[in-house]
Amino acid sequence: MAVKKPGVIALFDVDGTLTAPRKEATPELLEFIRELRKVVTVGVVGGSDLSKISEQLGKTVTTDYDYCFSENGLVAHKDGKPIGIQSLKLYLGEDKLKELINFTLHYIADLDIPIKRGTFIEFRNGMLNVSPIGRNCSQEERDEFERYDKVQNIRPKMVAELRERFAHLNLTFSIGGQISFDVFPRGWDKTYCLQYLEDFNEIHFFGDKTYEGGNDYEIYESPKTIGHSVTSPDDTMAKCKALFMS
Ligand code: M1P
Repeated sequence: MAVKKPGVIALFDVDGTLTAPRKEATPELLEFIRELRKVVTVGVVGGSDLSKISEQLGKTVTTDYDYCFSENGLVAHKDGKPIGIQSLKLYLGEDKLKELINFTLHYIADLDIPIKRGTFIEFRNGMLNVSPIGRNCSQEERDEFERYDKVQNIRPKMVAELRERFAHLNLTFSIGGQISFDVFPRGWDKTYCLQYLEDFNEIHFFGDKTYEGGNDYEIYESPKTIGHSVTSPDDTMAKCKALFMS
């Protein structure tokens, strides 16, 4: 029987790393994680909230991985048990939060884009997720918005304006997915989860958006991790096999 390497953890981003963006993991990937977990501690860190990560990686995600960090680790589980939760509401206070939400909704109301749906702001524990088209668009509408945004820069322009307007709040605006961006206090990016991993002397992080401005950049560049840039779930599996299973 394989012996688990002590002090080593393989930590994975979700979208683009373990799954196609916002899609479910394949049976092959799930089996691969089960095998990997026999030789090394495994963790997952996603920008999405726990319900979305569960849709993608399975309802038992908090026990299928030794560590499960949703909302960048602002919500943290170890061995299926909650070990930490951060609150944007407590951090900002109701007045600043309301100012930010009101401005954002006004901005979206004035935005002329081909279609709009519902849920323009999703209020999470440690962050806001803002979507100009609205989160409950269909998959086809989501893909279409992503293409439109690449040409029209709807999200980058909106983020630039919010960044300037709310500079005093010390917030990060992070475009990690297809139709939205995340808003959270500076430092509450994916490096936030590393505080739970101080007992590990080798933290291997795998992510696809490791370039500057991508939502894996800070943790990939952190001196506390060994960063691996991947291009797809297949690439993640190949790189992991070479590192841990050969
Ligand atoms: O994991 C990356 C992002 O995934 C979703 O983005 P979108 O819906 O825009 O594709 C969101 O859950 C977002 O919070 C997250 O960062």
